[in-house]
Amino acid sequence: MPPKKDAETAANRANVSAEELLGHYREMLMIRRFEEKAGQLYGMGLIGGFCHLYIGQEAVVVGLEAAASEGDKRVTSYRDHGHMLACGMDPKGIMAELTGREGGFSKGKGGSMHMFSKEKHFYGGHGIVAAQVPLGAGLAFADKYLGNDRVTFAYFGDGAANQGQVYETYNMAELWDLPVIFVIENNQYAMGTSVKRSTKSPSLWERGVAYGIPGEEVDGMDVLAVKAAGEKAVAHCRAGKGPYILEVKTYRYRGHSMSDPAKYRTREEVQKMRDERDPIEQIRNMLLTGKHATEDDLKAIDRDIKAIVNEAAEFSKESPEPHLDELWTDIYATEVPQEA
Ligand SMILES: Cc1ncc(C[n+]2csc(CCOP(=O)(O)OP(=O)(O)O)c2C)c(N)n1
Ligand SMILES: [Mg+2]
Repeated sequence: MPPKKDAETAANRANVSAEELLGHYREMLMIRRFEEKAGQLYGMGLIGGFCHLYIGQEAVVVGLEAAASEGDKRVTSYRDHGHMLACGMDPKGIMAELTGREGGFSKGKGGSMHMFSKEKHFYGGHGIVAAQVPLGAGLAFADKYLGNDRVTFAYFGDGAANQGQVYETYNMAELWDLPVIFVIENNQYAMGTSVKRSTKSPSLWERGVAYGIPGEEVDGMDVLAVKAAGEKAVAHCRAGKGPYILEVKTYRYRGHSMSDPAKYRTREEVQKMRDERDPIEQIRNMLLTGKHATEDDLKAIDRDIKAIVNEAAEFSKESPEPHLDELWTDIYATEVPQEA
């Protein structure tokens, strides 16, 4: 994956403040440390069921959240912890949901793939591949219907991009000019199947052209490039011009889920990506070479983040398991939501 350095990205880079770089660094590191801890808790048997880590893909969601505004919505797949952290959901509630405890975002009844936050406009966490794509268009439809200028980010993978419902959604979204950004997180693999084995089309975003939807490819290991592309997509949607597609080229370092034997790629491939393209290292180098921060400053940030993550892990162990009575709650809606 060659680094993309177009004029827009270069301009964005020249103007970027130390404060902004530090913010991206912190948020990406928070996701990485949280996921490392989740991996440990899984290994200790404290997390059951499925657990899909986001390590390596941090710049995608951090860059796009930097382009979003209050009230914008997001919906994604089962690889969802990073999206929740980046939109401001409490790490304690996320970790406690992973361990199936009462203090979790779904009271311990949803687990890794099924968490929601009305307050942060996070609509899940979906285990059925591509199911969140039409849901994302539905969220955008609601905003258009209500006449506000909110935008929805509907995230899905390269594997999901081969699902038929994605294209039915593209057609309706463009026909109705829905304010939805389709974010294809192309991490090059769908479980053990590489993109090269699943499709002959060289680009996934270009499939939108058939429906009249514009889009572009973005270097997903470069948080500033992602943010710049996100701002362009958001402006398009807010101007009432309909949907936009971002194919964000990224890479996951860990297995598909915690139970992946990882026989479909070499260790060298993963190591090369870590050594040459890591999104956190790139920002770290910019901070150090630009003299925006010292090694000690960055160590202090890491310590702070580790403390927050450890606190979340402690909470997720101490919070009790849900009471048996909870088996019968949260099944049917008791009230019909009136607002967006
Ligand atoms: C409809 C459906 N088919 C198959 C599966 C099994 N499955 C779970 S994840 C996955 C791969 C999806 O890959 P991708 O969309 O690239 O997302 P990534 O895991 O890389 O984030 C598959 C086939 C499923 N959950 N739902
Ligand atoms: Mg994938």
